[in-house]
Amino acid sequence: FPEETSLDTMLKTSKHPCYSECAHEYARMHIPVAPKCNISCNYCNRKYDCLHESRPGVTSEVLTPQGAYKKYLLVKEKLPNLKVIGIAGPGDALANFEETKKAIELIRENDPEMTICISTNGLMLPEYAEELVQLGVRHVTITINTIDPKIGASIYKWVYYKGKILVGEEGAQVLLNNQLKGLTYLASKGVLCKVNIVMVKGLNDEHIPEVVDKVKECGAFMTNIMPLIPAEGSEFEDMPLVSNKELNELRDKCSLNLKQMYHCKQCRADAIGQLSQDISIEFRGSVSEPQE
Ligand code: CLF
Repeated sequence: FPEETSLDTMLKTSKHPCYSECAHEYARMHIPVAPKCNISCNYCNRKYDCLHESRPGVTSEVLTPQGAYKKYLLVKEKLPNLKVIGIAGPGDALANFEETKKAIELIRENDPEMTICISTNGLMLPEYAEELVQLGVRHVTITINTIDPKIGASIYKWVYYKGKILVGEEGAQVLLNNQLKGLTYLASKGVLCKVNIVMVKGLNDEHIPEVVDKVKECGAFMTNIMPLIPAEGSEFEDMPLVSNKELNELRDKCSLNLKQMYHCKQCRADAIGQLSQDISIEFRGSVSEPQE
């Protein structure tokens, strides 16, 4: 850790494998309780029942909070190194806030020490950030791909906010305002905020250093620049791939400004285990849910 890292930050990161590479021996479990999404990103194609694909938004099952809790108990028994429960979709954690909240409460009751980690596009943060803090969430990831609504209009097809579908720059601006407002609030409450940025060649790649600058100003702890995975069936299916060299050069450049993540695995919404080893397949279908 650098000298200026506070004791509080060290405690919050020392057992979280995403926030600290040194914590690689610890496991995380994603509970897929959040199927709905409130924005449409052009790079996304959320497939359920996908056993072999590994990328964000993919899961083999969606669970109720009660089902997720049962699965958590099974996983906890098998993985004594389980330290983090993440809610990362397959849609948006906060677009399914009731389910997210219930799942957190159930896990918290069982183990008040378990780290709860949320990943969101940030649209609903102004509504729910305060409650997240009250629920004891101290790690939040917000995906902020751009701070320019013009670029945002090319990345987001629509944004569904307060009963309206917003498109183009209007939608991107609302999303951006809410992301930055939420980030600033959470950081001011001591929540460690990681900002994920999807690098899309020819769209936001040259603009990413500005994004890093802005989110640092708002209190982000680190950024995680990830390469676009051109998902089959998505609008960006034919977009060019980013090479590892290009990705790491950009990360290196941005690391002069803010801590960067270099070890992201772009995990599934139902990933389980150490980051290096997703063993979610061993637990698929392990809990039965009541039929509707
Ligand atoms: Fe999950 Fe994300 Fe929390 Fe980690 S993943 S919600 S911060 S516990 Fe980690 Fe996976 Fe990369 Fe995410 S390696 S995709 S950064």
